[in-house]
Amino acid sequence: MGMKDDEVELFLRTPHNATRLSRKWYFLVGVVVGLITSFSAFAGVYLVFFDQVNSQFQSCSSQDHNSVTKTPVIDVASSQCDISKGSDRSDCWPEYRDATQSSCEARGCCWSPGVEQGAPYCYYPRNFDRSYMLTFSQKTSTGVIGHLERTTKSPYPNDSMTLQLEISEETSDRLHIKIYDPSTSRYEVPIELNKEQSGGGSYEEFDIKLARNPFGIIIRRMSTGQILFDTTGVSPLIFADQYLQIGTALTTSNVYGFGEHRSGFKLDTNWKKMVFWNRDQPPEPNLNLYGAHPLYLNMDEQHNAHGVFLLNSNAMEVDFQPFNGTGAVTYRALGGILDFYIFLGPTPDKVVQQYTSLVGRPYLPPFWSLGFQMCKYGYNSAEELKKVIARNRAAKMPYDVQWNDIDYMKDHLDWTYDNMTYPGLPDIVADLHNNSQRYVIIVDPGISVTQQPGTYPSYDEGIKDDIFVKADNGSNLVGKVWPGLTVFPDFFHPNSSAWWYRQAKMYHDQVPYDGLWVDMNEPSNFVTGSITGCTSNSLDNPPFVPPTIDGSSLMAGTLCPSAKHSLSTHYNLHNMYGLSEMKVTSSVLKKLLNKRSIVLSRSTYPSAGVYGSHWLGDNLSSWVDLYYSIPGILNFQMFGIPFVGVDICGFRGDTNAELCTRWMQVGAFYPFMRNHNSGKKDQDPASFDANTQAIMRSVLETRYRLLPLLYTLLYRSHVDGGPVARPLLFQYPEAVAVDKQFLWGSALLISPVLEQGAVTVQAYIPGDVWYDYYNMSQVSTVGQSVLLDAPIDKINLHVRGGSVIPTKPAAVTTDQMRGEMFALLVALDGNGTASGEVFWDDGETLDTVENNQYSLVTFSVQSNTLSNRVVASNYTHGVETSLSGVTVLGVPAKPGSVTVNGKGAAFTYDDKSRVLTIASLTVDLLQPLSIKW
Ligand code: MIG
Repeated sequence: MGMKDDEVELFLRTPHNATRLSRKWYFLVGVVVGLITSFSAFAGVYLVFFDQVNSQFQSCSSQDHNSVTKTPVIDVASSQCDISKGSDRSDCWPEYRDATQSSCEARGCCWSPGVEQGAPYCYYPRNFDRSYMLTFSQKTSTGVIGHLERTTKSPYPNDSMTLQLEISEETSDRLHIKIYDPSTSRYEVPIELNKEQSGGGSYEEFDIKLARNPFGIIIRRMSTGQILFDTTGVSPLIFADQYLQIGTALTTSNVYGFGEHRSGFKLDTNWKKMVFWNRDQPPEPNLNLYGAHPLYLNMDEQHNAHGVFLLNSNAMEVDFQPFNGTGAVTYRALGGILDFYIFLGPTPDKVVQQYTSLVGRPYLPPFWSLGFQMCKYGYNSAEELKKVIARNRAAKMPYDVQWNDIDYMKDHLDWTYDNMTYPGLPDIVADLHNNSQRYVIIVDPGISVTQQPGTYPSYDEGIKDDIFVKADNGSNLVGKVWPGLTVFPDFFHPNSSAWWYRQAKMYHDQVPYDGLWVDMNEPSNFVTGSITGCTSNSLDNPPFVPPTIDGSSLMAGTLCPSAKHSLSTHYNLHNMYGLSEMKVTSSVLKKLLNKRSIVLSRSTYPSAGVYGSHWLGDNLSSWVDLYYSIPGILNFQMFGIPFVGVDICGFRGDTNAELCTRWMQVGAFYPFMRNHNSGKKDQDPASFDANTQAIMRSVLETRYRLLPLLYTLLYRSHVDGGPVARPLLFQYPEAVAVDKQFLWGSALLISPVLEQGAVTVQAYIPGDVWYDYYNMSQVSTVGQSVLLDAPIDKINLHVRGGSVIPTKPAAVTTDQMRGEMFALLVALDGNGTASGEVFWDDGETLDTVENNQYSLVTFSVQSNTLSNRVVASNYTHGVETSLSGVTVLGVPAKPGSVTVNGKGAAFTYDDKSRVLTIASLTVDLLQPLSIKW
């Protein structure tokens, strides 16, 4: 790596930051700065050609370009193959077929079996000369364009011999790298991107070097010199019709993201492949699962983070190798273009904010959906459903939402219910509503084709509107799902939305549900491709297929890749099918309900968080599944879908009281909290013994008390795009691999028990001020792993000194809670200061943030005084927006007096825990507040 003999060096900076340039680079700029004439409104771009051979700099105006002499192709010299460390060998034979020496060498690659485990036998030589060279480059107002050419064919059919390169600094914190074939029009991902918006408001300087032959890109963070993206030493660029390859070195092996997969939070970069091809597959490590999120976050040694997003929806694999001690990743995509976005951080939160600024900020869920939700696949009858609802109400469980799975349907038909097994379902829903509870139903994409004509509008109208996915031969593709033979709506079709709305409305008129659960939308199909199979064309049989769970099949368990949507082929759009259904369903619900609602989707793709939520699918009632829920939830925070959960107590198999208790404790801190089950044994809280019920009730009450904090975090995520549940890494960069604990925002540390029989937990308590949530006293040992007591009735919670947490008293529904006053939990840091905020609105009106129909109050504590700042006060509601009391943790000595807005107030002080309590207040939070002690 480092500078090659001929490189083009580009230097970009934002005008805001000229003074922060390092001296060395400032000098370089100085050489040319006088010659630069064209500034865009946004960024200054400096183009410097650097040629080590001539050892001199030349500068040129924006109209100039350089032409480069082509380097002749040379044979692979054995010295080029002398890559002694297996870890540095990039795989030249990613197909799951055995390479031979001769087939390998025919690719221009090196053959050397028997190196370190995992390392490829067939690998690229240094300076692989059968890739592209940069033959032209020219600066633009925000970056550079270039031409790439290759003279030898790649091993894959239909390669592009000429490519266009475009690099631009789109915002002060985001770089866009686009490589495409200018001679043909190829599929590009059809999602709306917010190109104008910048993310976290940071201005990071970076420079770009382009290597000419072989072509490569090196991007460096100026402030630290850290190279963030470097394609020069890893797998060479290949751009064929169905095989696009590019690799980059990583800054360290502290890499996160790349969903949807089951793994620890910190990814394993030691010869691991991850496949992106949405699949109905219960979560297991190393398998492609329900969604595709080609985003990673990389933390470097100096604790700066950046993110890399490949906007590509085709089947894809990423291939990690332990390269050069830090790791590298090679992308192999089966179509589309190479469309990278690099988010410059430098904090992990900013990376996430920058990512969601591009793909879309998460939606703000209705307040009720923060409550506890229950579901089972197999209540099987109205009687059973009523029984479960009744017993949990009787047990006084905080419980907001009841769900129904496909067993409510008549013959598994969408938008029907079974009058025999679920007679009187509308009455059950009315009863839920009368008790301030909500009702959510499942709908699947598969629409039955076998109903009597004239009896099933969902099919008849869909045929009339012609909105179903077509097979390659132009007829509607028929597969098989729960209702038997089905067709699949093309949610990309412009008329699908009106059709889906009519179905949703027709059913809502009978059964007024409050939200929709869209399952099976990978889409899942019980036959391979279609009931008549697939074609023999190259979409159904690509020259390269990554190792999917089906042994490199794209059609297994889904539609034929050759199937046609109105926008493009299923081959291109497959990974976006779930997203397309979410988008249509969320707009249908807005129109139908005229309120915020929930769309819970199993399959997701970038931008899904704009439209709805996700749960992690068909987990198992097991302890290891309980553990994996945490990294899973943290991953989706990065993917811009913060309102996420898993099936609490486990979906498949039977749970037990201990596991379910521990799971309810962790689940109380999933942003989206739903207990869902397919096991024989019931697992709703009231199905357990009284003692277990009491523990579950208590942790539910803890969650409900803290819902104002969760809601405020979801509001923050909606406006700033960051995570809600946060990995410790995001706050304490040394915590590179902690994934058995997590944070809510920066205020609350959650350290659950994840092991059977354990009554203690080994928890990392970062070096900071922490208070035990229960006894409220300060933790004495920090900055290390600590053994904490964790009897079965306790999940360890710690409040970070410096936080102000808004709470309300728990109740059995969020509607009831809403009417109570706020209280504040103040945790002082070492300087006696703290800050926090609370967001509040009516909980369900559409677009309250956008339409300024909310209140937002920030709090700060300094010099023994808590004061507020009313940022917005457009939601005023007497009691609801008043304050009943304050609890202050870490007050060193008993105060002589306490005043609230100048008037003396009663208080208590506990010498032992050093807690000051000011209760029985009724103070308007939307007026200036000053509490002194
Ligand atoms: O083929 O609707 O992940 O939550 O209970 C299984 C029945 C279909 C899979 C979902 C699961 C749901 C189940 N569904």
